[in-house]
Amino acid sequence: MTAPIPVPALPSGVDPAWLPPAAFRPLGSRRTLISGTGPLVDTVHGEVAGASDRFGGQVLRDGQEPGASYDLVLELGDDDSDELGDEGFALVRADGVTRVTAAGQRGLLYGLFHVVRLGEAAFQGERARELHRPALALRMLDHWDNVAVHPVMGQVERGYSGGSLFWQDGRARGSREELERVRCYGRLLAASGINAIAVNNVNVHGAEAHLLTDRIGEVAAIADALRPYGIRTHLSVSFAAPVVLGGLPTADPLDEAVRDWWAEVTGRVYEAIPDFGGYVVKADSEGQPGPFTYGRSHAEGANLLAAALAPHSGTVHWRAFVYNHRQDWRDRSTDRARAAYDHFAPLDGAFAPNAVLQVKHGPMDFQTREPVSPVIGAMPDTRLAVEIQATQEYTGQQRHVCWLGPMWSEALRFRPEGQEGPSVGDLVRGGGLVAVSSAGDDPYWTGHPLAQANLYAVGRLAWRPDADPRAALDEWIELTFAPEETADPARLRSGLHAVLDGSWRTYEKYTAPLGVGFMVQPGHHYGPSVDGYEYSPWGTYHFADRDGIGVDRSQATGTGFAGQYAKPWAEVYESPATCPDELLLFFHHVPYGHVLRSGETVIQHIYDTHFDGVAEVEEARRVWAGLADLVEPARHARAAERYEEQLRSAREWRDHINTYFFRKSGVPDARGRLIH
Ligand code: GCV
Repeated sequence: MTAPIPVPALPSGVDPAWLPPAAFRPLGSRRTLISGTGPLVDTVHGEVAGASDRFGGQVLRDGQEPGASYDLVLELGDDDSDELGDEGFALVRADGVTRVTAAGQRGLLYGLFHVVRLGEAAFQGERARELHRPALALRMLDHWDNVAVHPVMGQVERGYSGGSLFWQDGRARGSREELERVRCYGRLLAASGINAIAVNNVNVHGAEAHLLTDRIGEVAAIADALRPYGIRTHLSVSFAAPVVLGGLPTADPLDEAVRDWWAEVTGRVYEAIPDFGGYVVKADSEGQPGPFTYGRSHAEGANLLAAALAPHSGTVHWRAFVYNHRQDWRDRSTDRARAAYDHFAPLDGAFAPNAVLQVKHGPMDFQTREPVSPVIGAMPDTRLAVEIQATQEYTGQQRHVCWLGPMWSEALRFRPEGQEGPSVGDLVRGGGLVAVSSAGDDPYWTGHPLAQANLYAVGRLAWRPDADPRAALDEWIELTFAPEETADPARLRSGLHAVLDGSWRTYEKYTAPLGVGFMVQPGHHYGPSVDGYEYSPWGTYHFADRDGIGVDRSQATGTGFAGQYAKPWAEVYESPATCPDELLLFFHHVPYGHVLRSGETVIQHIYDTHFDGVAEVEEARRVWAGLADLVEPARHARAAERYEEQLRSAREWRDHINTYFFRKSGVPDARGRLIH
């Protein structure tokens, strides 16, 4: 019998997040048979053995006690491999036995975590055979972690959860405790369905470039820690690596020596990490090198790396976040929102089979409200992945509660060709879902303890993009807070829903209105500054003047961006009369007196939402305070402290935005409230 892999122990003081020991009680108190062999089966065994030790159950491996009876059977079999794939599992309950069958080891691991999610319900009544398979094969987190502390961006670019889990002050974290923590992170993620991680920032600076070659051993150590939980490791690389690391005079993707260099280097990566996932590349974007330098297209660039990875079954994730960040605000014809489509749609069909084009879900940059990127509906012959941002760069930086499940779900369910056509979730089946991670070495993993819900939802929505995000939130609440073990489960559940359910809309209310975006302080992007980016070269404009506000992106009179959509959306977005209110200022420049579909004028909407948003934060803070007796004290205190900052900041947003638009427009608040 193989010795069980011990369930990793968390460093003291670290919050277990959504897999606290209590979540394993129903499983751990029963008799379980584990059948099959392999490293991930050992992981499953370790999980069940740990739970059984704690809760008095028993776990046996195949052949240990022939003829014995069990409450739970977790078995690896190859009979159903076509139906189950490597990651699927079947669940059935009959004659008092709950049975999980998987064809691949990952499937067995996901089956185990499914039983944990079900809790007691997994062991009650009968259950007809259910088939569970992930809709998306690639469910990935990108870490924007730097190896060396960057003078401006720090250890983690856009990181709000302390330092990096992987790197510290120029070196890989390598102590036993640090690697255990990486393994715990892999465990958490596997329990939500994640199966891949890119371990370094897409902005590849000097030290980070070397991870590809002489520092690949450090990446291999991280991969070793993540592998027991079925997570493959990926690396962000610099397109200029042949020059920077290889001493070649060029990185031209059509140059033979460059191709040979990548092939050789990639071979060595696979010697170090046999199950390496592949490369992530940000090219010709925000100062990163790329194929444009050599007059080559992005397909030629991506295919260079795809060719190097192909013999090893690796994948290149090529980001579509390419735009001109040297704009002049007076030039109204250049529109950053258009850029990804303009660059990439003409390349549809030109990418290699193992190249995935990774597209941000919106055309700009993870704003609180954006339409879905038109690129996703425009490239049927390209493997696409959609990129979302769990780290809350523009949504409160994990100091504000902002549950993003509904935002991501709206994007994933959006149908670029209208109701009859496929959804975004359908269109990214070939490439997957990628989220910029929000986790760091903070004791709560995500800074704000309630921000964990977003990280959990990434995996669950990647597993089923059409799932109701509320179901993911329910699961996270059950797994994290174990309400049944508290004095008042109903109050705890309803309180958590009260503070989380509508928090994205609340955040939207007190920040930038009606899809306009980017009214943040430049650089760090926290807090309001209406004109912070208005005259900057980054292409992030609202064009507010004394008469009106918004960006005309219509085909008739504007930048033409609305025409990048297929019908019906091109028509819906083209006219202010049909454009949804929440996106009005993204698509149109309108007078302050323009009457929204809601019946309110734009200016009054701005005032009302900003007052309402602050009132909603005040109420959420009150509700959270009322849960003090039901939530572990340190966790409660951490969130309570963050609510103070959220409220301060929301008031600042309200006053800044309302004052700006009152002074700009000269229109008083119809309700006579105090505006400075
Ligand atoms: C990693 C935005 C962020 C950058 C980030 C970039 C990207 O511009 O502010 O920090 O860089 O997106 O997605 O590459």
